[in-house]
Amino acid sequence: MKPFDLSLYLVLDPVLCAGIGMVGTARAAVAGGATVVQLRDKHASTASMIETGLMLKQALAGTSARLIVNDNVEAAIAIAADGLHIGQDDMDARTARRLIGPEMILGLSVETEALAAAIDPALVDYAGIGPVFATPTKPDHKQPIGFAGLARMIELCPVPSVAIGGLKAVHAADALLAGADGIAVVSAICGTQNPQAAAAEIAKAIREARQ
Ligand code: TZP
Ligand code: MG
Repeated sequence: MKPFDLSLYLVLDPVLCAGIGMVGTARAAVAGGATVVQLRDKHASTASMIETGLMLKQALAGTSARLIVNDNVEAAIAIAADGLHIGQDDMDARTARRLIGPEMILGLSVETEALAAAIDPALVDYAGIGPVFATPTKPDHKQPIGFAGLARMIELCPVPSVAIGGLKAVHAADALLAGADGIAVVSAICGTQNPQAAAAEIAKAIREARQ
């Protein structure tokens, strides 16, 4: 599997990105320091996921940012994305790993200590842990865990992790202190006036927290 840097993980949202689009947002965010871009569009057809994914791949070519596809294994494979991200309501990690092969990155969302502890590091490369805070971006999110809950889950989690849910630049230090390898954001970048500046502000907070 390719090495990857979870520091600043952008999850795209087609509605929030409507202004400059998901591709424009991703390009700007990576210029600002995003290290991972996840294509997440719950309502898109596979054909449309593939179309957008191929444009994203082109936009990220020549950067070190990784492209991850949410949920849609067929699209992830067709795009030859760097990875696939699945949630607890999607196919199980073993099936996903079997379909994508050994090389592609596989991420899994976990919302409880039991789920974090149950991750098989032979199948899963990183975990998305949260939501740290309640967030309108994902109306059906599970119970927020806070930074104390995040720290407990990371303690039990056998793979690298990103924290997610209501996170802004100001939360970077607390997320890293809890043990996260990076932070995942949607609204802190998507739909902001200047996604490049927004990403740069978060990337700077992460660098400062690591010093
Ligand atoms: N999974 C858990 S919370 C969330 C996802 C996709 C949304 C996070 O969005 P935001 O805008 O960064 O709070
Ligand atoms: Mg899912």
